[in-house]
Amino acid sequence: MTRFHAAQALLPGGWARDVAIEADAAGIITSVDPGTVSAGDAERLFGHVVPGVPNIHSHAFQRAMAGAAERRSPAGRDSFWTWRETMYRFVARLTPDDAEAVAAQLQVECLEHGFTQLTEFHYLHHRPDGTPYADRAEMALRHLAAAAETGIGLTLLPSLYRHGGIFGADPAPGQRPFLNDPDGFRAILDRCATAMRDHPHANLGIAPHSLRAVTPAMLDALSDHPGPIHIHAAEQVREVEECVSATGARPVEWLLANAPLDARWCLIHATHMTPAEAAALARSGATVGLCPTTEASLGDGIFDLPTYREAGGAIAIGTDSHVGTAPREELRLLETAQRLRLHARSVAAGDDAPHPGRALLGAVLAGGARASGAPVGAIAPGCRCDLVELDDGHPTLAGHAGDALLDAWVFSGQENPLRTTVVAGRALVRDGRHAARDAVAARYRETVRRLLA
Ligand code: NGQ
Ligand code: ZN
Repeated sequence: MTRFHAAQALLPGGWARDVAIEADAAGIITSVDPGTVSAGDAERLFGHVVPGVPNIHSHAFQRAMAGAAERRSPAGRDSFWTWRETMYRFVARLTPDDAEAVAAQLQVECLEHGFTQLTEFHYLHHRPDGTPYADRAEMALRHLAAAAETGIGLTLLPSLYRHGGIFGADPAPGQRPFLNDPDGFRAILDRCATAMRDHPHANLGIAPHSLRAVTPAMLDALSDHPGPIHIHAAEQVREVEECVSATGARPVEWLLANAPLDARWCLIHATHMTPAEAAALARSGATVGLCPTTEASLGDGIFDLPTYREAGGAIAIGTDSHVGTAPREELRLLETAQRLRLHARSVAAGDDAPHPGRALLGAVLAGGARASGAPVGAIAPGCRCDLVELDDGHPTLAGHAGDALLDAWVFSGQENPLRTTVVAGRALVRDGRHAARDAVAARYRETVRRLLA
């Protein structure tokens, strides 16, 4: 039994004072009692407490590339596609030990910024020349090992990647480490499912990489999976054009017509949708996984948030290539990009939710829980005890309370006004520092120096 006492906590019904939160030995919340005046022997959280945020899209290894793929390429027309070539060259150097060291660093950063669940969209399966490791799931298991070290909740999504372009084009040499046929992929899944038994805060889903990497038949064969099922879709204009010329339909339109989209599914990016696609996707029950800092970094385009939200669509956030690793940064850019596009303010807010920070946080907690398929995203009985205590005394937050404090967290300052992060009842971050920060960073520094040399 673990007990916390929060002076102010964001519960499903709104802010509450003097909240006693109890969790069982498995880290699941058993009771939440507002108005408990005496803290007793509970650990006291004096700052505003919000649920841990799910990060629903990660390619962990790309953390080591952040900042290292900005140089103008010789071709002089840098784009998503030239970045991808740089990424292919980078993965050709990465060993399993390197992948684990980078994943651990990423996870520590996520925890220190308030993410408590990470969905790892994992496609870097094999050696650079494409030969599998002795254990075909070696690379996937390194994410579990990193999560065991850092304590973050992990949703592991082994990715099926078979082709190099829409519906069956041959893969490029740089894609060899990603490739599996359906049998090889199944072997990785089975191995991960077995390994999961030793990881109480991990769950397993699948990720057909994109319509550029699988055929309709492969997608069909995966579609009876209980979920989560994540797929990249409609991120780049060129990808939309190629899909239209191959199939007559845009990527999201094609998925709506040909895949049984429902709450198990999360479409990553979905940047380029028509209003009709956005409305139909919202109705399907699928989540859109938005990765604002990466979408900006890669020049993807701006998601039309109001159209999709007004249709009732669910959203979640991810940090994808990890040029940012903080929920506040993703939410801030999500909203401010809309402001730039629409020449308006408080775009994500509504009549019943006048604070955009609160509206966005609420949306991505609910959508993130759904997209990660884990009992997270709320401080409520039955949910995992994932708590983030903000540092109310930090200059960024001083003078604010309740929803206005969330606005201040999301929309102001550069520092990280976070004090404590709890996952499954365990405080992993205290005074803003993860217990393993120094050891993980030392290993990461050694790794990244070698990789970038
Ligand atoms: C990825 N990243 O799988 O890492 C992709 C690039 C692709 C983003 N889409 C590769 N942000 O989509 O082909
Ligand atoms: Zn991605």
